[in-house]
Amino acid sequence: ENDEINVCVTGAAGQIGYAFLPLLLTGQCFGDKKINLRLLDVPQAESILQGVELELQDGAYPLLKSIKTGSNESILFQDVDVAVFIGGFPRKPGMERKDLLTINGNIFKKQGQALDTVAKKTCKSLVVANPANTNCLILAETAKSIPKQNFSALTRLDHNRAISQIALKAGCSITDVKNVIIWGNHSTTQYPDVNHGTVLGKRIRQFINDEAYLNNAFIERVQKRGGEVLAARKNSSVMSAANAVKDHLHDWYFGTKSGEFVSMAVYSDGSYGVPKGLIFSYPVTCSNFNYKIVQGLNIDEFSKEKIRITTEELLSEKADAFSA
Ligand code: NAX
Repeated sequence: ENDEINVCVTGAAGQIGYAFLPLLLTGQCFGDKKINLRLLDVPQAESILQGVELELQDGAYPLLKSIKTGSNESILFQDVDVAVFIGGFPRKPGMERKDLLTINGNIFKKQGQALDTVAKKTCKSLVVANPANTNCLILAETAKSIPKQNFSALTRLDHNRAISQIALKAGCSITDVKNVIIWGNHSTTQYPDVNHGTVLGKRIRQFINDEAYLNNAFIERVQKRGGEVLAARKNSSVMSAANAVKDHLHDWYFGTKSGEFVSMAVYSDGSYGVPKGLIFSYPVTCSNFNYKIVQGLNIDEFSKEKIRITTEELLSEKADAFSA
């Protein structure tokens, strides 16, 4: 039915899932659509999922039409319109990056096969679980019957962090800052780019007038913000990650504001010299649950080099993931 939407959240027994579900169920992603919610996690998390379901009942959310929980993708992805992939295998101390890529690669192959078989062909996917870009690539390459345009990975948290740092530095409000960009991987090689953004309608570089800050401390702070939160909170970014998932879905579905763009990691089409077939964070405009990569931005030498570095990392992740 048109006033309903089937949404599956994976890793729903975890921290980000717990923080995200109330945002979803209060209409902050898809407005007043009634939600048929499916919660997926591993079999060992079954009792936790049941506890989450009890709390969702106690939330008495008017938008929550139905709930299914479990660990079987083929059941829970049936006819989904939107799948949010938060579940994954975390990096353990001493683990090689390649092992992490392989373990998560296998998870995303299995989930991609199920999505391919039972989800709606119009299903939209957002991958949050790390390594998010490469997990998303594996998902998109496996679920071949669903258009590549329907897959994305989350770099909105990085984007929001960049906006917020500029607003703090400029001493203005969040809504005064527009059109920052996160290029590339959701990792420490990402490139937070202020060259096309404005503060109160003025170029960010002019307004802030501090090249050393913008070319060094600002970039590093955004790249390493996850670590800063982890050190202070003794736990990873959860509230802000859930909020970014909400922003990503809301803007993709409802559209970006006129003259504004946001960052989403999407299937590269060769734009800005990035090889085709990577999930790469780009500036995008959205409308009606579709996105377009912003074209024609002038990229200076400094930015080209930063974009090259994050591209190299994604190519090497892809090589590792697909060599398994
Ligand atoms: P948690 O460990 O709290 O939750 C993860 C959940 O996924 C667990 O309940 C686990 O049982 C489940 N899971 C594992 N394998 C699964 C599978 N095959 N199918 C279904 N569920 C499965 O982690 P949380 O803090 O919620 O973080 C979730 C993911 O988000 C992590 O991979 C994390 O690295 C990633 N992040 C990504 C961010 C981004 O901007 N893209 C930022 C935040 C976060 O770091």
